[in-house]
Amino acid sequence: MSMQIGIVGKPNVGKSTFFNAATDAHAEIANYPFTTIDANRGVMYVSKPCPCKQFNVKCTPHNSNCIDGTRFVPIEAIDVAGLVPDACKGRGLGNKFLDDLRQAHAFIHIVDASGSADAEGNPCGLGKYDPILDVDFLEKEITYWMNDIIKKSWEIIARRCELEGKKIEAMLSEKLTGLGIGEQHIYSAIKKVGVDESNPSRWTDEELISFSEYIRKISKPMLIAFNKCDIATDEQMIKADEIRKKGYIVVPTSAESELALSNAAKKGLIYYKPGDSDFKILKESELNEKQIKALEYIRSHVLQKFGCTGIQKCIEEAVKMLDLIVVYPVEDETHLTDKNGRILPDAHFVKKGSTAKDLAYKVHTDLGDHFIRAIDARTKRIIGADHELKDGDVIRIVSDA
Ligand SMILES: Nc1nc2c(ncn2[C@@H]2O[C@H](COP(=O)(O)OP(=O)(O)OP(=O)(O)O)[C@@H](O)[C@H]2O)c(=O)[nH]1
Ligand SMILES: [Mg+2]
Repeated sequence: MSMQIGIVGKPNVGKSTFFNAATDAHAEIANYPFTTIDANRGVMYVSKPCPCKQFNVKCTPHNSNCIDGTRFVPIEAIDVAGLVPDACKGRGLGNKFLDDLRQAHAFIHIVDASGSADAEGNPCGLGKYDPILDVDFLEKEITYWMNDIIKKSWEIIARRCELEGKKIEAMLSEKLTGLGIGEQHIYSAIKKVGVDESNPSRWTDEELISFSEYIRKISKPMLIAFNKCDIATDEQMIKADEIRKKGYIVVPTSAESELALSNAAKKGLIYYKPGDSDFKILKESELNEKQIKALEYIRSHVLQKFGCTGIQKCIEEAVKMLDLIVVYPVEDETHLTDKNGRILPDAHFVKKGSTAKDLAYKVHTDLGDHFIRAIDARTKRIIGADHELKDGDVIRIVSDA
């Protein structure tokens, strides 16, 4: 299963624009709330130096792309409907659609820095809304969504804990595996909130909420895309610091600019790559005055001011926040191939600290179950199941599957 990142926020902030700019997809975009109803899924890419350069081979990537020695490793993006205050009580589209994000490993929260949409996402005029409010409300709605998931099985869990002496961590982690939560997380959440683990039925609603909030923070780390930075004033952009004080990574973004630049680049009108700090006009004669003005606006109000459009930066920061490294499993450590002869075919994200055996499981359950040993293709050394992988490792897994 690939890594997934959920794009969340209130309606009309630019989630689908960000999604389209980051993935090459064509989700509907419009200046009113609830344009998106069903989730959109697409693939974003993170760039890494490809081992093909160091090994001096020509790779034939399968699950990723390689351009001139830079590997573009896929990560899935999910764009969902907008959340409104009290979605947990059924307002707006409610929060049931968040179930699409159960598997997400992290969230990118799109916040309208220009403050031009109210709490429900209705256009309200530039600077009329305080974006800080968006951060607080979204935390709450996601916490309540998790709380609902936990509450669904709470009575049964409490009974089995109290009457059968079962461990709450074990039972809860079973219910929450879809959220990527392990027993250790649950145990530390219990300690943090200071509740009695042997008597769950005595937990108050408030304690259960605090518990859910802690679970949210560890299971879905979140960063803020401070969007529409192209129209936000300097005064509005300073609010990013206030959000940073809450412990968030905040990246100024202009999803609309990124979309315009990538579309122009695709048509060959300009030279521009995601993440670049500038672009070059290639076919000036094919651009009308309005288009040139729009491009110049992006250059002066986004690229020169913030260094980039922020979209690629968000993706890269999310990967950093998740502590991910990229490893390359192969079946033949001499030729660096898979069974079809493809060279350095796949690039996989794994958590830093993952072992050779974790990688085996990531490739295939059978490979993990029948793991014998692994071989580091660089050193040709045999490595054991518990050997910790490094970023960029090329690994052969030997199994009797
Ligand atoms: N100026 C500016 N406008 C933007 C930017 N990103 C998005 N928009 C505009 O904001 C409006 C809403 O964009 P969408 O991408 O549809 O927003 P959404 O969050 O997906 O909205 P819902 O699906 O309704 O929740 C559109 O008019 C976009 O063109 C940006 O970076 N700058
Ligand atoms: Mg949308």
